[in-house]
Amino acid sequence: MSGLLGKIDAILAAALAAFGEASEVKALEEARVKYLGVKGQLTEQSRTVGSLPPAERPAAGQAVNLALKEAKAAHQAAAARLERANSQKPGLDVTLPGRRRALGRQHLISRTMDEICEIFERLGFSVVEGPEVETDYYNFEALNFPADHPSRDMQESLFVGEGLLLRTHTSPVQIRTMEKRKPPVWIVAPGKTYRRDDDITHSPMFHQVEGLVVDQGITMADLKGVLSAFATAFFSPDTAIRLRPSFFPFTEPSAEVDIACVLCGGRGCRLCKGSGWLELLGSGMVDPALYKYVGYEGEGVTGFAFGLGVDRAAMLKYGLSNIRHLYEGDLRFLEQF
Ligand code: 2NM
Repeated sequence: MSGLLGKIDAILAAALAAFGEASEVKALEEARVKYLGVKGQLTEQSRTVGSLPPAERPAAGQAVNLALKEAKAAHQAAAARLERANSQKPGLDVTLPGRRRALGRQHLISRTMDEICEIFERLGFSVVEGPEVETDYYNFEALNFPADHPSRDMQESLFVGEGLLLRTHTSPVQIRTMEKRKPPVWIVAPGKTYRRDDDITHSPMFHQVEGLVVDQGITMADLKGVLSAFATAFFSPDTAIRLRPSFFPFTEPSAEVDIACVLCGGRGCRLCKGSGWLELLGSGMVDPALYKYVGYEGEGVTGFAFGLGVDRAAMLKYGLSNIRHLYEGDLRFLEQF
């Protein structure tokens, strides 16, 4: 009997030590199986109680039960200790490099607009800006648009109030500047413009850079020289241009300016529909009718003006097939530029 009690004590001591030392869940589980499992050492001892003489059974049974209870409590305490250790976050490592915040970048359109303005600044132009909500007077009337011109119709322009609309071009900025300054005027007006248009080459909000020169003795040769210098600086040094007769309310004569196709160089391909040329911008000699609106009558000046679609210019330069890519905010597209 005393032999059995001694054995129980020894096994209990070994079990408590094993549970206390276990530093991993796996080691603790192995110790549990060894002492408290179905064939564990303490479990075995409880079975031997039945084979003792009846008089000895109560004391032996009590001793085994106490030992089992103590061992189970020690196992639970060890399990809780490992659980706490495993759930704790690793400490702050001040030697790790900092987390870098992703930097944004200039949008392709802003960059293209800056690039266009810089080219004209090198040619002697200065940059002017103006409001995006305009009056009928600055957007149409002072630009010689007749009252029944289609763009004065609700179908084509975005009206926002009585006599107010989102500017359909940046030309109003040129009128506002001429009202304030006497010739010589060499200006470009970059900015957002708005029209009721929406397809793969048109967005209701788009961007323009318009230019205006009013000075002594300006001729169409100046127009062609300036726009040719622009085309070679913006596209490539060998980019040819051609002028085609056209019509705009504010210029007379007017001309479309084409560049040799950026894809085939003029031989003819799918992009230029076999013609070898791509339409780039509109231009012309300032109609003297405009001068009476801005007090330039009697100044003895002539001038030329042009309007360039920045979105279109960017599409041609970077080979974009769909204007929507520019306005969907998809970084996989935007980060390529
Ligand atoms: C174009 C085509 C031709 C233009 C005219 C003026 C202003 F205000 F000076 F009269 N600014 N821009 C102009 C001329 C714009 O865009 C296709």
